[in-house]
Amino acid sequence: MALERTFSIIKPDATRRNITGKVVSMLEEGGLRVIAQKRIQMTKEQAEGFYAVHKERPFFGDLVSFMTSGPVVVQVLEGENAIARNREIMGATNPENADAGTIRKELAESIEANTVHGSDAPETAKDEIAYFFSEDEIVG
Ligand code: RTP
Ligand code: MG
Repeated sequence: MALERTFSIIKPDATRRNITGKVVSMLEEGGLRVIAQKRIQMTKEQAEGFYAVHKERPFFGDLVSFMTSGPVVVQVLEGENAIARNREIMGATNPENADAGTIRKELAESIEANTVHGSDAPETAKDEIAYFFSEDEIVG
């Protein structure tokens, strides 16, 4: 099985609570390796572009406000089946529906402030990585 890359965001609810290290530990314990990472303050334009697929959804405005409400940590993760593996480690979007031991079950505050983002498919992973990182910032 070849190594795969996925894109991850540790969201503002986690930076606010100073628990980004706890999130990284759960990702690492789940078998993923952080091969690029930086802390940024997303602009409104960046968040709108990143979530453009959701722009017709009723929660779009709130989501953009939340994602720009404080710093985030953007990451590239590497591992076997990294895209699916990361989504298993994250758990369901709504923490109420997430399995025990997942990041969202253990740490998320709500369906919106749900601590992490992870790419959902190879094409989106590629696009999302390129949205935030240049190839020379990624050290696999
Ligand atoms: P993500 O994209 O962040 O990894 O999460 P996901 O695939 O599990 O969820 P998605 O459907 O792509 O939604 C993106 C993010 O929007 C927020 N959301 N709010 N208020 C709501 O009903 C609602 N639904 C989704 C969450 O922050 C979700 O992660
Ligand atoms: Mg999604």
